[in-house]
Amino acid sequence: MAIRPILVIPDARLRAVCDPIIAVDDEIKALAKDMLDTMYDAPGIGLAAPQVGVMKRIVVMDLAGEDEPPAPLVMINPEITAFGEEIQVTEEGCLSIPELYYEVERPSSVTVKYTDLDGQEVTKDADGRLAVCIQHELDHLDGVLYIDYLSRLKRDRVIKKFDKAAKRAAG
Ligand code: K2U
Ligand code: ZN
Repeated sequence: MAIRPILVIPDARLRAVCDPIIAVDDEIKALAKDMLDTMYDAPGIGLAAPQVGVMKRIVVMDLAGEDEPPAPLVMINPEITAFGEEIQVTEEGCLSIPELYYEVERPSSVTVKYTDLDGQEVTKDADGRLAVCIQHELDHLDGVLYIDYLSRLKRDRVIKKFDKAAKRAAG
């Protein structure tokens, strides 16, 4: 059980493009476990490796309800191979942009291809909240944050708020 610190904007690592994973080895399996521990502790329903400072293409999520058994998903080198035509508007938050929630428009369904922890290639169709979470987490692997889909005014206001907080913390 290892809970890792979650990076908060304006940390530059949250804007980097992450590297593909070459082998699903013990290091990656331990990282996935730490990411799930960190996500459950936050609590959140998804987490991407750059949010804990690891610039690798791996995300975790668990959308099981509170009264359901955990249903962890680990996606290594995930790619969205198809987007549905319909759009859904949902409220999003981000563990790296704490305590703010805004409505975001995204395709309501996706097809995602990834490698699982057993090294097997998986193709999965998703809709609803899972589709939102997949898009949100995969954006993190390319340095894209959900605030980038807001109006420039709203996004700049969020960035300014966290820049100010970071300057105050630096003293
Ligand atoms: O990547 C993250 O920061 C984790 C997010 C993922 C997420 C955000 C919005 C919608 C779906 C997934 C966290 O789980 S943030 C906490 C949260 C949980 C439920 C709904 C909204 C935000
Ligand atoms: Zn996020």
